[in-house]
Amino acid sequence: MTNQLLKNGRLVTFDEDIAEQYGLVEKGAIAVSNGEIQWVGEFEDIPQAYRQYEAVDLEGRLVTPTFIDCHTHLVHGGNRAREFEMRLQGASYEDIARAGGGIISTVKATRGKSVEELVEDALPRLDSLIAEGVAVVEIKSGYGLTTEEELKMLRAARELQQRREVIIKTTYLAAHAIPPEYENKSDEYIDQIVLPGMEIGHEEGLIDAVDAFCEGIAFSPSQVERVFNKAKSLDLDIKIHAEQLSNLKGTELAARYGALSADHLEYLEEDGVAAMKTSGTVAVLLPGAFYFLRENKLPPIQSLRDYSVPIALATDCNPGSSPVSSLLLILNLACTLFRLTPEEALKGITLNAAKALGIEKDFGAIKAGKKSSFAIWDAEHPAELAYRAGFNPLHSMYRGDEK
Ligand code: DI6
Ligand code: FE
Repeated sequence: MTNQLLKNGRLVTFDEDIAEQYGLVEKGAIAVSNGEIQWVGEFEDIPQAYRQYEAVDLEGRLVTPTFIDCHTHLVHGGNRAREFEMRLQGASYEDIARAGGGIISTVKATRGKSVEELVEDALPRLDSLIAEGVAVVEIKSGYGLTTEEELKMLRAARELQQRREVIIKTTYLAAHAIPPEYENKSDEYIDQIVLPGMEIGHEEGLIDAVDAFCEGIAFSPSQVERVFNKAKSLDLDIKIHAEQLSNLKGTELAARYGALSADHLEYLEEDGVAAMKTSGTVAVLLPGAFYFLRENKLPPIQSLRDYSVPIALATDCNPGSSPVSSLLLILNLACTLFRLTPEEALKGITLNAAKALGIEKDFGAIKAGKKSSFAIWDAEHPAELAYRAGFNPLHSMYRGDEK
């Protein structure tokens, strides 16, 4: 791709220097050169230098940054539809986990598959995301729970980037659950599997960030701290699953380690929000899990707003708590269940999702200097994207962002 001038679009820029809601530019134009945005503005203000660029007519359509799904467990074997039935008959998510179902049942299904089979299983979910304008997907390990099985998952995640026009960010989540062979020996699991696996995965270039599930049914804050110390020593980015089912103060711990994001956060309290503000940690909210588990404890949205903590949203696509592979549905759920505004929701899967992955230099907004990566919609107003459920108005994507 060389030099192009995209014109006649309504641009949702999320450029923080533009005062309009959504950073909206009506009758907008974007000058693009070699995958990078050169200039963005009103059509009539186009500088002379860009007027001879090859014209692309957007025909009045809405243009947003491509979407980013910043928290998924997209690579996994099997499904848990039977547990869904059990929960509908009264069993809780935690009951099922303690009875050896839950995450561990997906571990069994994942261990039985080759990299190629995991890739084949994940592709339809990935395609469903891409069909709604997604260009970047974060994928966690965490259903292998041996050194080799965790690395297998990460290899499958990396392979997905070869199969589709998408950027994959990998996260090492060996501290997701305690495997049956380490029952009542979770410290040994960390020493013998989680920490050595991180080192090997890092050496092989398989890990972009490290995550841990800090929860009563998973790992304690002091265990998570050991995982983070290792991550820091390898200079890897840090994320956490925290305050999903109870408040163990995992978020404050992660903030002390300068985490990129803390995710879930239903049970987060104000001291945790203040810690996130200090460390610049993004709050990743996962309304799909909240909905699917029929939770009723809302994350502290107003407190996050009051402290100006950036709010991102993601599918959490996983077979147990959020079998969701639609970011458009997540927009709708975030507005209906969490009462985010459509603007906050859309920013949550673009600019703030980019921040949650540490890629905001290149992605998340339509602004000079960033990659030219746009979703073009058959819609007039950006609120339409959050307002409908089960409807995909994507017209096309414009991708100049090379891997
Ligand atoms: N929290 C979640 O919601 C997912 N993982 C996590 O730590 C659930 C994963 C699963 O149930 O398979
Ligand atoms: Fe998750």
